[in-house]
This record gives sequence, C-alpha cells and structure tokens, in this order.
Amino acid sequence: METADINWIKFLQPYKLAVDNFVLKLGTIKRQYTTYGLKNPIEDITGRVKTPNSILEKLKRMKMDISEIKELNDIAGIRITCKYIQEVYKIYDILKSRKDIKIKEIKDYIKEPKQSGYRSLHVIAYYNAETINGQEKIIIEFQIRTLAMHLWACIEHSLKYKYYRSIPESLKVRLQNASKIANELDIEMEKLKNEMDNLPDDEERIEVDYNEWHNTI
Ligand code: 0O2
Repeated sequence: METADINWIKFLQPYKLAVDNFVLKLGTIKRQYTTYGLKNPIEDITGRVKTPNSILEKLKRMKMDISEIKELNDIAGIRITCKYIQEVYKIYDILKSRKDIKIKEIKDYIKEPKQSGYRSLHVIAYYNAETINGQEKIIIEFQIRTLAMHLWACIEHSLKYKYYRSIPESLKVRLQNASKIANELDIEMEKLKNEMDNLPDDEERIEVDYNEWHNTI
C-alpha cells in the first residue's frame, strides 16, 4: 500500500464514528452517576481522531510501514479526566466490564511514568464500528488521567510542538520536576479526600443539589 492510495475520509470514518460514539456513551455514564446521587468519577470526556499528517509522522517515528497503519493504537483517542488517581482506576474497571470493547493492552504511565514525565493510564481496545458498509474492527485508545496529569500533559504537549518534539534539555528537566510536583498534588488531594470521606456526617447538613456542568452534545 502507498500513502497516495489512502482515501483519508473513508479510512478515518470508522475512527470518527468510534470517537463520537464513546464521547456519547461515557457522557451517559457520567450523567447516570449524578441521576442516582452517586459520586461521579468522571470530570470530563473529550475525543479526537488523529490527523493524516500526525498518523504519517507517528508511522515514521515508530519505523512502521504504511501497510501497518491499522496497528496504530491512537488513531481514535478518547480522553477522560478525573479528580483522583483512584477514580482513574475506577474508569478502567468500568471499561473492563463493557461488552462493546475488547481490551488489547494497558499502558500504565501512572505506575511507570514516561521519561518525559508523562503520566496517564492508556487503555487500548478493539471496537467494532458500525458503518454503512458493515462492521469495521478498529483500535481505540482511552487516555485516563487526573486533572493534575492533564494540566501537565497539555502544557508539555504545546511546548513539544513549539520545539518540534525536541524540547531544550534544561526545560526537559524542569518539566520532569513539574511532573513530580503534579504527582505530589495528586497524592495530597487523594489523602484529603480519604480523610474527608472518613469524617462523621454532619447531622445538620442540608442536602444540596449541585448543578453538574456537562457538555451538551
Ligand atoms: P495527540 O495530540 O494527543 O494526538 P500508544 O501506543 O499510542 O498507547 P505510546 O507508545 O506512548 O502510546 O505512543 P505515543 O505516540 O508516544 O503517544 C500516544 C499519545 O499519548 C500521544 O499522542 C499523546 O496524546 C499521549 N502522550 C504520550 N506520551 C506523551 C508525552 O510524553 N507527553 C504528552 N503530552 N502526551 C503524551 P500525540 O500524537 O503525541 O498527540
């Protein structure tokens, strides 16, 4: 297969369907937690389909042939943010129990952060996208992370693109330190949450219905 042979609109169609479907599916899960008055582990859900240029760049970086394009894990990407690390793993459990995906691989960059300092849980799964030409089996990647991990990743990502993936060494070290600080923040917030959860209920507490902000789809 040659790059020029690819009809990108057709090729990316099942990936786009998968991303649209999962933003919606996970959005309904988030809403159910609120409806049942349960603690909602999902802060935000976003999705994207990789651009043709970014796909070609990744194939080159991974020394893969164009014929292996369907083996890329993150053409379809869903990003889920949570408040706490324990919620990241709760989302993983939710994904594991779903019948519409089959988990292919887990990359736990929380337990073992990348050299850059990147932390996130990547859940890579097979999904059958229902297209008008029948089912297409594709790979979809769920990136699950806390808000602190997300803040770090967004800033590092924008710097990486500014410097065309080669961030100056001094900035790299500072980014690694910033990642450690973000990790400390995550740990402290989780401790605070656990301590708050263990406090006795205030007898005079008035139940308040907080408005949930959500993306209107
Ligand atoms: P964009 O804009 O999100 O498309 P994978 O095999 O895909 O699970 P792997 O082996 O880590 O994961 O591959 P890769 O290509 O390094 O990373 C895949 C995606 O994970 C990236 O896509 C990012 O979204 C995120 N990611 C991985 N490493 C880093 C990192 O060091 N910093 C940040 N900020 N994000 C990272 P893209 O195409 O880079 O970006």
